[in-house]
Amino acid sequence: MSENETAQTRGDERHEMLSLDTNNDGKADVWVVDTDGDGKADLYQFDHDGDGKVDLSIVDSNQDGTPDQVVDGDVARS
Ligand SMILES: [Ca+2]
Ligand SMILES: [Ca+2]
Ligand SMILES: [Ca+2]
Repeated sequence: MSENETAQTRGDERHEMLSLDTNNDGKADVWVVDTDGDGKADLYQFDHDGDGKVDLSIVDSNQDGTPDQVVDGDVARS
């Protein structure tokens, strides 16, 4: 696992499979996303400070349930 500025997601789509409001402020702060439309999650995103913007992204590029890349902020779209 390495920490980079950008991460390569499997696709450039955004199918939100799940979004959670873990601190009950009415705004989602955890997202589970499928970026290539195969129905399996490959991107996990977290908003730590509750401003609605992603602070940490975890890419599971082979969809085995373990993180492959961790990046600060939202993933850069290629
Ligand atoms: Ca929240
Ligand atoms: Ca997928
Ligand atoms: Ca944030």
